[in-house]
Amino acid sequence: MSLDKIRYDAARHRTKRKLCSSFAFALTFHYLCTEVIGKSGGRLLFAPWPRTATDMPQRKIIHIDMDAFYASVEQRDNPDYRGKPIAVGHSGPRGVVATASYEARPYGVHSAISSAQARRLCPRLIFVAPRHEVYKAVSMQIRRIFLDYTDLVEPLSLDEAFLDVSHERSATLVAREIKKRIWDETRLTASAGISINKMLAKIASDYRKPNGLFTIAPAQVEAFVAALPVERFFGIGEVTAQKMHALGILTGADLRQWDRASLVRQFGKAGILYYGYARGIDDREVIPNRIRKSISAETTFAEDTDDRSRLTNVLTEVCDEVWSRLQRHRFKGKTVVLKLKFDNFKQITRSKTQPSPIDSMPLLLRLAQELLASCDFEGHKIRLIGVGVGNSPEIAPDGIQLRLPFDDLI
Ligand code: TTP
Ligand code: MG
Ligand code: MG
Repeated sequence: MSLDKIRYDAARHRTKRKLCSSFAFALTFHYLCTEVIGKSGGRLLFAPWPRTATDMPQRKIIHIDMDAFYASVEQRDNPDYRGKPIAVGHSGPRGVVATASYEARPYGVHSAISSAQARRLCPRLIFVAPRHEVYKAVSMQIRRIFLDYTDLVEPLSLDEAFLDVSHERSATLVAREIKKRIWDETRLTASAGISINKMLAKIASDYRKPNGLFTIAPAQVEAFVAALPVERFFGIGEVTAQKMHALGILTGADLRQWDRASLVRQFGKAGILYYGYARGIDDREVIPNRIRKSISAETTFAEDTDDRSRLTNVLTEVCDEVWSRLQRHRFKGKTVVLKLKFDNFKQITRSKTQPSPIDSMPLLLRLAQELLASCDFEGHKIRLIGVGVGNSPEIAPDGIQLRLPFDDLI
């Protein structure tokens, strides 16, 4: 056997041994960190090993929800309704209550009951027709306030949102400030819940309504959850709560008695979530519905150049790409931005805005060429060329007017 062959076999053996030991390590790690929670189609189902709320990397989540939203807007805008039981909704025979003012709630009037029933419950109830445009406008106002504190804003409906403010020192102080700004800017009250995850923050915002602020601090999570009736958990609906009641599960403490496999048997995959809830655990992230503000493309040259005809050729290719992206995303914008990076890494942007959206590739190219022609390279060569289109005149689907901070372009 040649020396080379021996060396080759030895190396293969070492690699094999390394692979085996890392496989064994991964397997051990997997078993240490996971738990078998059931069987599906003859295969074992694993789930992460049980933890407690205090083991986890902690987020700071705020949930904000406006109080009696539609009704409060109507009371704000019409002094005759203030201090009185009102219901927003049509009063006709097929009418439904969208919401009721806090003065109407002690009578049992609330969202989704028929207007006829609401009138029976509270004969002096005042019905007010909804004005959705006004509610949308207020919704935009509060969302802009939220965005001043974090980009991680996940609206759940017109009147509520989750905010991830993990970067802040005190989420409670931020929530207090947001409530004050909402009042100052809209003359409406909101309730805030603050905790380490979405589930708890949502429960907390409901805890001291109206005009409430409630924090469930990490050290309080276990006791809070233990005492909580299961129907108050965010994500446990009426039907599930009834099923839990039938099983003798009335509170978080009762739920905690159940192991994960049994919960999965009773409630399917949701059982894993409920297992976490009982321990104050909810891993869901705040997912912002980001608004597209611009579309762009860029190219870095293999070799820096100041050859204007070569630059024009590449500019055409970049515009082609931008145009096809604009069409793919059905995005329209009135502003073209040209970005140039020089051989000394200095970067400049130049923009042109049209009265109406750019609606053809030739127009896009002409505007980009004009911008390029207007740039003085000051003796430098170009390293990168980029083109972007922004400044959409459209209202985004969630009702927020698109804004175009220029830094966001390209
Ligand atoms: P909610 O936040 O559920 O209720 P609310 O703001 O009226 O009262 P609370 O103080 O308890 O938060 O809903 C927000 C708005 O959404 C509400 O004002 C009207 C509308 N809505 C409906 O139109 N139909 C419904 O079934 C519900 C629940 C709400
Ligand atoms: Mg509300
Ligand atoms: Mg709400």
